[in-house]
Parts: sequence; structure tokens; C-alpha cells
Amino acid sequence: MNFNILKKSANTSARLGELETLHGSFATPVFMPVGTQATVKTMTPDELKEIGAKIILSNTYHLYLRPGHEIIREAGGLHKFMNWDGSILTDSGGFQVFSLGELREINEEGVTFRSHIDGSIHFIGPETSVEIQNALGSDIMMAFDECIPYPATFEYVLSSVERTTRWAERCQKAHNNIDTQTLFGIVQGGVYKELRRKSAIDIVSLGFEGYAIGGLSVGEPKKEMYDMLDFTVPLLPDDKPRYLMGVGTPEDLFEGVIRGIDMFDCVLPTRIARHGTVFTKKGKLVVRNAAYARDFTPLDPSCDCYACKNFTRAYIRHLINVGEILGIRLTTIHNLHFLVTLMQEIQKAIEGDYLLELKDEFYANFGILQY
Ligand code: PRF
Ligand code: ZN
Repeated sequence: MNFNILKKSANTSARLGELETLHGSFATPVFMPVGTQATVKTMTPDELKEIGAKIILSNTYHLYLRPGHEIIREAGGLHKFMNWDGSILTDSGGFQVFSLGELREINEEGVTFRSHIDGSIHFIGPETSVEIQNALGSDIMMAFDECIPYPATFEYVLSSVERTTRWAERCQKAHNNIDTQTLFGIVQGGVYKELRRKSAIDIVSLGFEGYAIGGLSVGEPKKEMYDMLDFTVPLLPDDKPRYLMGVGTPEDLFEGVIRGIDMFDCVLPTRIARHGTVFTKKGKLVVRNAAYARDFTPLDPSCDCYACKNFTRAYIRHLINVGEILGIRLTTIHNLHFLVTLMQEIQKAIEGDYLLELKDEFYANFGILQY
């Protein structure tokens, strides 16, 4: 993997960069659509390409359970299995396993958990996570971390920060495909600055090709998240990509980029699409609503995605209300196009030094208050 910074924003911490993997190169800041189960829900790889996606995220935990990483290894890796020749980042399973609540038990070795599918008992630790990710053959792999819920006590977060560092080191030792796959470290620390500092220093001292900030957007107020970014990002090496995990909304993308984040992923655009909600430049729109029964305009008149060029709100509302699959395919195409295109606009604004102006204009239209 190669990462080059092409331009630094004059009056923010944003950077325009280029990240290159064995499956192509793309500009950063970048939004990665989420394809948990080896598919970005409802989208073919061709459709993903058409909206401009160059890198997607997939999940160790889900693919380990079904179909099993050995089947994907046999298929020739995840790229071949799902016929996606762009880049893939895999999350380590840490976050997904910890989200299981009652169904798991953590100790120094790793996490023992019950499958959310059939209740069978499994174990994932740093070595197993890396082995699974090696079998999947993703371009970027994530270290196995402990993401704790919010709120949590200082003592608990401290012990999880220390464990996350020990696990990160074990991931490095277990990683076999260093020529083809890159491993990123993850900084934890909850909303405690001291612990964010400790985690950043310890993880950076292990030496990774990229650094993620985990444990945010887990229920803390937005201001806390932005404060943690203000504090944590400057502790990370300037010349390596920085990835804010599981974030976010359009405003989170602006606020993250301005604070120096290069990569984002979130289920939000695809999830809300399946519930009939779409992003528009004028804010979110619930196209399912009766208000759009006779609205023969596109989801977003300013959008040039396939859904907006060819179909009306009234038609898409009808499809969703009668449960036709095409409805949620169209809202998904539109929402992913919206965020990927927003990132391209952000890239141009960094290049042209008008990022804050773009943000102000976007917030005013979308109806976001300033942070
Ligand atoms: N760790 C991992 N994946 C994640 C997170 C984390 O902290 C988050 C938190 N927003 C999302 N996905 N491994
Ligand atoms: Zn559209």
C-alpha cells in the first residue's frame, strides 16, 4: 500500500491524498460503502463502480460465520468470491463481537461468543482475526481491538486500552501476507483524553501503515466525538492514512475531514435507504411519506445518479410501499452516490482551498447547525 499527500488545506487540518493498493488507487478523503456479508446490500459491483466507489468495507465476523473464511479462501479470496476488483478493507470482528452484548465473554486470549445465527460457540482472538483476514485477502486489514460501550469508567477504559495494544502487537506477529495486505492499528480510549493519548502513543510506537480511531460514535454526544478528534488526530503520524471507524453522517464527514481524517465507513446511507429515507442537498427526505404520492420530480433534482436521472419520487415511493425490491435498490444507489460524490466535492474543495465555504453552504442547505 502507498499513501501520498497531494495537498494540505490552508486553514483546516484536511488533506487531499492518494491511496494505492494492489486493487487500484483512489483519492482521499474517501467514504467506504459497507458490504458486511460480501455484498453492499442490493448493489452489483458494476453499480458500485458507476457511483464512483473504489473501496468497500467487509466484515471478518460475519464472513467467518457464513460462509466461512475457508470457503472464501478456496474461491481465491474475497475479491474473486464477490467479483469486486476494487479495494477492500476488512474490519477485524472486534466491534461486531463486542456488539453481541450478553452473548460474549472477553479475556486476555480473545473473545468467546455465541453466534447470533444459531447460538453455536466460537472464539476470535488477535491471531484468529488475522488468519481470517489473511484468508479473505483484503487489501487493508484491521487489528483486533476492544471497543467498549459508552459510557464506561476510566479504569475499565484503561484496561481495554492496554489490552488493545497487546492485541495489536499479537496481530502484527500473526500477519503472514505482508506483501499483499496492509494492517492498520486502532486507537481506543473512550472519551478520556489521557487514555486517547496513551493509546495513540502505544499504538503508534508499534508502527502501522495506517491508523484508525475506534470507539467513537458509540452513543457519546457529537461534541465529545469532535473534541476527541481534535485531541487525537495530531498524535497520529502525518504521513499515514487516518480512518474514523463507523462514521458517519454528512456532517460527521465534514467535521472529520476538517480535523484530518482520510477514511470513513458507515452503514447509514444503505440502512436508511432500505427504510425509504434519502439524502438530498436540502436535507433528509422520507420518500415513503404520503406527501410524495404525486411528486413527479427526482429524489434530488440536483443529483445525476441513475435513480434521479430515470425515476420520480412518486414511483420510488410506490415501489417501497408495495415492497418491491427495485425501490430500495434505487434509494441505495442514490444515497451511496450522494456520499461518494460529496467526498469528491470535498476533495476538490481541499485542492482549491474553499473547504470551509463548501461546508457552510452544505450546512445551510442541508439544515445542519454549525459545530
Ligand atoms: N473498532 C472496530 N470496528 C469499529 C469500531 C471500533 O471501535 C467502531 C466504532 N465506531 C465501528 N467499527 N474494530
Ligand atoms: Zn440521485
